[in-house]
Amino acid sequence: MYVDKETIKRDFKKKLTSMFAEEVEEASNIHKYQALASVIKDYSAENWMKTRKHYTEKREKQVYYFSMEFLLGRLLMSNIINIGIEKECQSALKDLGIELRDLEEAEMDAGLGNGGLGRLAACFLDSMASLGIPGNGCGIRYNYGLFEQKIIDGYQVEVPDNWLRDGNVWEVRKQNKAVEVRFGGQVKPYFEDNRLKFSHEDYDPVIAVPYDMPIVGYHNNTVNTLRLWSAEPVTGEFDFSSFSKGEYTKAVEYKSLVESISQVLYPDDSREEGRILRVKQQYFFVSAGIQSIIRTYKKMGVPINRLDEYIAIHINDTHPSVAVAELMRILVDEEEISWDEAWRITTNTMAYTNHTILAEALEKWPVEMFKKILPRIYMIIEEIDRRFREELSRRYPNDSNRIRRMAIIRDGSIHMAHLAIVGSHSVNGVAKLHTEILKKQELSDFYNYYPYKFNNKTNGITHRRWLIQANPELSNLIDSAIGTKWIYMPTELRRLMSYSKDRIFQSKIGAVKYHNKIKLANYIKDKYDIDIDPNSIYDVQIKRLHAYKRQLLNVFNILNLYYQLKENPDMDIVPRTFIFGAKASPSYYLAKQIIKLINTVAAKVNNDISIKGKIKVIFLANYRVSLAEKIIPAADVSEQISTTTKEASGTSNMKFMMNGAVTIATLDGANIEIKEEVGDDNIVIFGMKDYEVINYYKNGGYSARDFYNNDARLTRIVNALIDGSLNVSSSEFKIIYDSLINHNDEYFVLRDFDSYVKAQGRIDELYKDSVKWEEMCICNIANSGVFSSDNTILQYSKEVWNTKSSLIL
Ligand code: 26Q
Repeated sequence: MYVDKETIKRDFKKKLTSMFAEEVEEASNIHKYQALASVIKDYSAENWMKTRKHYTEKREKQVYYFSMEFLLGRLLMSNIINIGIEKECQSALKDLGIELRDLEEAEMDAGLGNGGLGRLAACFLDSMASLGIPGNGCGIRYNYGLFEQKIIDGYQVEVPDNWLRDGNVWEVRKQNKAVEVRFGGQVKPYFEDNRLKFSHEDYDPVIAVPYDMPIVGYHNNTVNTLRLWSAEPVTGEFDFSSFSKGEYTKAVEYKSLVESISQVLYPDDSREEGRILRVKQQYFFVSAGIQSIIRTYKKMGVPINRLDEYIAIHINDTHPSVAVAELMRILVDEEEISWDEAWRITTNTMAYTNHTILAEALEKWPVEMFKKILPRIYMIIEEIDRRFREELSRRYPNDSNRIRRMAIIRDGSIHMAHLAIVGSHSVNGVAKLHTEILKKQELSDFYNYYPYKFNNKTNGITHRRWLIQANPELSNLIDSAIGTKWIYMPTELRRLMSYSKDRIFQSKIGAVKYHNKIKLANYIKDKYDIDIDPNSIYDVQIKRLHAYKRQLLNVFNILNLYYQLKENPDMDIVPRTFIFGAKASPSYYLAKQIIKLINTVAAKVNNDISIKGKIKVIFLANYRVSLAEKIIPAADVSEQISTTTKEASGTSNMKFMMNGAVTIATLDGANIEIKEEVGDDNIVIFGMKDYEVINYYKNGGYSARDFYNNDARLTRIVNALIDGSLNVSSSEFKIIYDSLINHNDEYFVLRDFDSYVKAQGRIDELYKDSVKWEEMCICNIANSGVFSSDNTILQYSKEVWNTKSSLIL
C-alpha cells in the first residue's frame, strides 16, 4: 500500500492531537512514537481485515504456530519497511523537524522470549506473512517480558521489564473473542445416550482475553495475526464456590492468582523443577488457542472430522505440547468424536520441533502436581500413554525396557517430549547435525519406531529485519551491485560472488563495515560511556549465558592474550575489542559468576596502560533484539564456540554471516552448514568433532586436570580464578574453578583451549591481509541467502504443514 508524505504528515499531526492533545513542538519522543505507530497501524488495518476475509473465503489451510515465546523486539521500523513507506515517513517527519531514528529509539522492545527459540518464532511470523502463507502466532501476553539486566559492580542485577507501561500501540484487545480455561476441580464420569461422558466440576475458571497484533508482510498486502492471550478473572455474578458467601479476601486472592498466569515470562532455567505456574501458563494459552481455532473453524461450516485438512498446529519445543491432549479433549468430550477418529485428526494436525538435546531441559511434570491442576487432561494423557504402550508391546513383545523408556508416563512423571512425538505426524530438529543426533541418540527409540516422522528443518532468520532494516548501508550497496531481486529471493545474493575479488567492491564493503563500526562506537560512548576504537577488530559474542556456549573459553583466550602482552607489549597483533552481551537466568549462579568474571577481566585489561590499548573487553548490559540490531552490522568476528553437539542450531551465527562477519566456530549446529556454504577458506573452525565429544561422554577418558597441569597457560589462567590476582576475593570465582577442575569441565573448555587460541591467531593473520579479509566478508554475505527464514518456512509449508501461499491480488 502506498501513502504519500503529505498524507503521513497530516495523519501524524491529527493523531498527536487526538491521542494527546499536543502539537508536534511540545510532544515528547514517546508520544511522537506512539502517534506515528498508531498511524502505521491504521495504514495496515484495512489489509489486516482483507487478509482475514481472503483466507476465510478461500478456505485456505491455516497454520498456528504455538509458542511460549515471541521475541519480537521493536515493530515500528519493520512495519514501516514492510508496508513500503520508509522514505515517505522519513521525509514527512523531517519536514516536521523530527528524526525517524529518534522515534524508533522510543519504542520498548517486546521482549517476550529468552533467546533463539523466541526470536525464531518472530522471524517465522515475518516470513509467513511475507510469503503470503496463512500463518498465525499463538502465545501469552506477558505483562513482564524477560527481565531488564543492569550491571552493578560487575554483577547482573535483574529489574522487571515493564514493557506495557506506556501501553502497546500495536495490539488490539478482542474482548468478544475471550474464552474460558478451566483449572483444578474434579472430573465425574457419567453415562448419557449410551456414551461415557465426563463432567468437570468445582473447577477454577480463568478468562483468556486475546490481544491481536498485526504481522505485516513485505510489500504484499498480507497482514497476518499474532494472538497473545491475557488471563483475567471471571467477573459478574458467577457463583465461585470458595467465596460465594461474600468472602472478599478470597475473591481478591482468586483475582491475583488468575492474573499471575500471564504476569511474567519465565527465564530459561532448565534445572528448575515442577513450577506449577509454568504448567498453568502452558495449558492456559494452549487451551485458549485451540478453543478459538475450533470456533473459527466451525464458522466455515466444514465437518469437524476434516479439521486436519484445514488446520496445522505447530508446537515450538515441548512447552505447548499439552496441545495434543487438549485437542483430544475437545474432539472427544465436546465434539463427541470416537477416540480413534479424534486421534487420527489430532496427530495429522500437530507437528513438533525439538530445540535441545540437553537432558535437563526436557520437560517432565510430576503426575501428582499435574493431575491436580488439569484432572481431565491428565486422564487423557493416561489413555494416550496406555494405548501407546499397548501398541509398543505388540511391536516389541519381549522388550519391556524399551517400552518403559518410551512411555509418556514413567516414574511418576509425564514426559512432555514423548507426548509431543507420539501426538504429532512430524518431529523435526533445527539443523542437520542436531536432527542426526536426535535420530541416532536422544530419540533413537522413537526414530526406530516412527522413522517417517523425523525430518530436519535448519533454522533461518528474516533477512528483512537482519539485513535490510539493521544494515541499510550494506543493503543499498548490495542493490547497487546486483539489483534488488535478492530481496524476494535471498539466494540471489550468490551473485555477489562475482565481486568477491573486485578491489573496488571490496573497499566499498570495508567502508560500510567501518561506517557501522563508528556508529556502534558512538552508541556505546553515548549509552555506556566507553570508548572503543573502530580500527580494532570487533570480536563479538552475544547470546544467552550458558556454560555450553562457552563464554568462558572466550575469556580464557583474552586472559592468555593479556598475559602475553604483559610480557611483550610490542607483540604484533591487530588491536581487538572483545564485545560481550548476555543475560543469565537469575537462578543460574555459575552463569552469573561468568558475567562477573567477564566484567572483572574487562576492568583489569582495560585499565592496564602497559598493554597499550591493544585489547579491550566490554560487556554491554541488557542484551536484547534492538541492541543486536546495532551490534551485528558492526561485527568483524562472530563467536560461535559452543561445545560441539550442544548448540542445536544457533541463529545469531546466520545474522553475523549475512552482515559480513567472519565466523570462528566449532563444527556444531548450523555452523556446519555455514561452513558448507562459504567453504573452508571463509570460516575459521577449531575444536573437537562431534564424535570426539560423544566418545568422551560415552566412554570417559577426559581429565580436565591433566590439561590444567600440562599447559602452563591454563595453569596460570585457572589459578587466576582463585589466587586473587584478578583483584577480587579469592573465593569469588571458586565455583568456576570447581566446575573446571573438580567437576571435570563438562563442556571441555580446557580441552579446546589450545585449538581455540590457534584459531584466534589465524583470525589475526587473516585480518592483517585486508584484501583477503574483505573477500571473506563478501563470500559470507553472498552465501547467506539459504539461511533466510523464508527458505526454512517454505520447507515447513511444503513438507510439514501442507499450506500454500495465498496472496491478495
Ligand atoms: C524451560 C523450563 C522452565 C523455564 C524456561 C524453560 C525454557 C525457556 C526457553 C527452556 C528453553 C528455552 C529456550 C531455548 C532456546 O532458545 N533454544 C535455542 O533454540 C534456537 C532456535 O532453534 C537454537 O538455534 C538454539 O541452538 C537453541 O539453544
